[in-house]
Amino acid sequence: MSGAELAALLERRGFDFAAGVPCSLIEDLIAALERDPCGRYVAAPREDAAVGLAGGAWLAGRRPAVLMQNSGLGTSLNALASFSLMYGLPCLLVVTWRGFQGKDAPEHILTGQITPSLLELLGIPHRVLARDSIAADLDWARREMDTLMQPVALVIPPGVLETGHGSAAGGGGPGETRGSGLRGIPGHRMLERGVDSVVEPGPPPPAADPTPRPTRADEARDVLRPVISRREAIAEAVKQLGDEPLIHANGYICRESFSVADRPQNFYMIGSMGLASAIGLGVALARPARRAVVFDGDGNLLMNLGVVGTVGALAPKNFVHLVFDNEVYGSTGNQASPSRAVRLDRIARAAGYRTAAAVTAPDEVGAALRAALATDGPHFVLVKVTTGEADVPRIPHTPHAIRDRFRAAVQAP
Ligand SMILES: Cc1ncc(C[n+]2csc(CCOP(=O)(O)OP(=O)(O)O)c2C)c(N)n1
Repeated sequence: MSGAELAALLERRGFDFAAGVPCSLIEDLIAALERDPCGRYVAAPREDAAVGLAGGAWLAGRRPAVLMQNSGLGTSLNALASFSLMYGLPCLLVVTWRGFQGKDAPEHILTGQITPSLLELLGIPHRVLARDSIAADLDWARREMDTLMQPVALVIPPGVLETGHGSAAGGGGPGETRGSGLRGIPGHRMLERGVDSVVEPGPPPPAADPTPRPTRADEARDVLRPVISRREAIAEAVKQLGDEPLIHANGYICRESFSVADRPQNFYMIGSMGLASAIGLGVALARPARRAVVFDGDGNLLMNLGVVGTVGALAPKNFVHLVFDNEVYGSTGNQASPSRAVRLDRIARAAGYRTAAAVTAPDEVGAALRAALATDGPHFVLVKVTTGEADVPRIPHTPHAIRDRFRAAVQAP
């Protein structure tokens, strides 16, 4: 079967969202998905981010697939265990089998040996795809994931899918339009930037950097001094919300937000650290008519920083990203985070967010979120907050209860 035929089969079986990291064994499948005029394939920076994107998309009403090399199973282990499996989120995992039967490059041998065991350990039902049963295997996987409410895997050994016929959208082969597969994602700017984004070779760099170094006074002006706690900042932000889906990073961000206001539109990420931005992006892409808001932490953001690039590239107008930056891993005892030395808002701006504000005062938090909710994004708001956790309880809802009420609220008209 060709990659294009499998892409068409996936579409006929109702798979309307895909995210992944490429493997050459499925290059034609990805190329076909990238060409999809509805733009349903998202190039994720890591496989765990793809799992987060898919989970967000399912919560918002899509039927997702995640495409990965079996090496990506290792990368996504925690996301599968403490997100997809814990909340019970259906998803088709299309996992290529490098190192199959011990015949491959050295880096694939061990992972190839343990690929079925990894899936068994996780409790993920799987079938090894064979040429003559692809449609039946896909039907089985679809039924299983819906019945069991969890991820199900199809493992693809070499030689089952044809490769080498489809040019990937990003490959820029003759006659190919770069990024054409992303056309359908609302607000996608890659094409709008068009030829302007091509970097022309410039003159050679000067021998010595003539840029004046920042003085101490410049540096002092740059320092953002936090004046409010994370809980106070969360309370100011929540005042601006209506019925927007709100995806929280793990740790005390969840708990403090719960103590301010528990809403059915709140998704509390009580497991996977670093995944909130990917989940929120999945929700935003799946429901372009609704704004999706993420309450992130600096440690969480830095753990999966590549998602910032995905947001910049796709530029969803309805994505609003707040980061409560206390410059520490607060939930685990205030260990220093790199955000002490790195302005996260500047990273977001450089990545392509439409706006990136940095605020400290309570009224600034409210004003920044009000503006973000009233205009096209993607928006990034860095909220510098003091260290310290409020004395607040754990989230009392079960993961399934969080899932069900969030899903119902997000899909409500
Ligand atoms: C993969 C993984 N590593 C480590 C942890 C432990 N952990 C839970 S919350 C947290 C800190 C999160 O830091 P940040 O996003 O800055 O939020 P803060 O707690 O400071 O508000 C850590 C390290 C975890 N849950 N998962």
